[in-house]
Amino acid sequence: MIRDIVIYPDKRLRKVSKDITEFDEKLHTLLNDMYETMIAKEGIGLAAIQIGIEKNILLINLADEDGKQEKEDLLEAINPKITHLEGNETYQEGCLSVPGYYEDVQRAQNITVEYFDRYGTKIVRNLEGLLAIAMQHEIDHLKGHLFIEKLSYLKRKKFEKEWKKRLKAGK
Ligand code: QAP
Ligand code: CO
Repeated sequence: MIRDIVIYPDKRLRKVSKDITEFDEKLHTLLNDMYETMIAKEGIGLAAIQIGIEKNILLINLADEDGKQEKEDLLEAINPKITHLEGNETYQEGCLSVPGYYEDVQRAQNITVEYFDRYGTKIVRNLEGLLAIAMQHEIDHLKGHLFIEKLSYLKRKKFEKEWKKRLKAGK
């Protein structure tokens, strides 16, 4: 089932999500709904709070070398934790909860992340490139943070002004 995306400045996006304790059918249905929603909205990453569910779950599905977004490349992470951050990288980010807005954001270049898959198996991975960026972006959602909070003061002011204008115009 495709769910509605929670759009900025909805307060739910500031909630701190909670850990999953049961790796059951209900979790699998939620993961499937998240995937369906992410694909329908043309996203490459989605956190559960973006469909209003305060749970520590995220999805990342990047395009492969051929530019194709294949389901076999889908990364499902439950209760993810970053245990190591290294280096610095800038990437122009966007977010399904802030549609139509893209801006450069600085993050770590390489990270180590620990999480569980849908069956409760623990995974430890070193990530780099866009996967490392996406993981940091999505884990920020689980902590109640958005990429726009990482903008400079002036860029944030400009964003807020444009966003208010857009909301007034009803877009
Ligand atoms: C997070 O972002 C991310 O504005 C995922 O109109 C960001 O899927 C990962 C999207 C940067 C890696 C690098 C945004 C779709 C999707 C929009 C997304 C829009 C339609 C964003
Ligand atoms: Co996002």
